[in-house]
Amino acid sequence: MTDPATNASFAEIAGALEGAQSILVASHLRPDGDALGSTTAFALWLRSQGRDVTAWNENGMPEKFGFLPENGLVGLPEAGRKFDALVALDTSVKNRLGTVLKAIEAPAIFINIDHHVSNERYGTLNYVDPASPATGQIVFEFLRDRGAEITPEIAGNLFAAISTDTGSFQYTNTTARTFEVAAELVKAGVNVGELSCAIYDTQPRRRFELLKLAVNSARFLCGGQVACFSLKRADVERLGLTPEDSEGVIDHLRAVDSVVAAVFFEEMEDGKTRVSARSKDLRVDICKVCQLFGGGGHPLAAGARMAGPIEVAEEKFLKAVCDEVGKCD
Ligand SMILES: [Mn+2]
Repeated sequence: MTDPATNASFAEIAGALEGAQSILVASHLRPDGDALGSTTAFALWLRSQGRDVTAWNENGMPEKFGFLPENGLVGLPEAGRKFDALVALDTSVKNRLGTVLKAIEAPAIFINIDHHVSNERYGTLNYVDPASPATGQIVFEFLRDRGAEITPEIAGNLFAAISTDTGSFQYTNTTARTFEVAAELVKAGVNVGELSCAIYDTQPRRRFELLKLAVNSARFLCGGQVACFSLKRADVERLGLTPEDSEGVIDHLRAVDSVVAAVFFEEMEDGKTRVSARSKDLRVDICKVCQLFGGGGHPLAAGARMAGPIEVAEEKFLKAVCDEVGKCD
């Protein structure tokens, strides 16, 4: 076991996986495009290496990601299975693997590949690169390093992972390298127009209804620098929303010129409040604010889960955000 504070090399990770026959690949609950794209791409590569691969997510493969090539690979956790190795992707805290972790005994080889700055380095081998805009980009570098063939299916998954985590190549974390990687993926067979249409222009009508609600009930604080929107349980039920429907709604608040930080509160079934927060100014570290409430993420995109009722959570969190924004004035 290497020092958890140091990144293992790609060769060490590949070496450890060579000694494992049955391998489980997993990512965080309420998965996004990066989590599922990275999981599927990594599982496809392991399968091409002749491994017995299983890919799980607590939420399986949500309907909205049905466009990912080979998406049938990702299933729901099953109890009673045993694996020689577990590869966790895009997951900053071990517990975010959710029921995946509960279904199995911790395997001897636990590989943690991620780009969250708040990653807790819980693996026996860790590779955490906060400078990378997506775990999908790290997986690409890994595959390149191993001389792997980037099949059109792997390329499609990695392109979707990178595109979604960079806000379609717009966020600050997008670098020259990101475009180089994207170019490689296009050369490997990605149809950019088709894939982007599937990601961004194929939303269910109920998501539009959610947007209408958000636009009508958004609030602005701190002289318009902070915007927030709260989603109540009653509206989730009335609109028939699924957990992934609310992804990205916050970007519409963030897009207002005066807004520096945007916050989305969602009342959960268990009475807790899910907080999703964005900043568009590196001086406002939204991850720091989320960490005050036991959450984490990236400096410009982070989240937390707070005790309810939602009104109390809102007040506490918004006060902390306004304090953080106020420091930059
Ligand atoms: Mn990610």
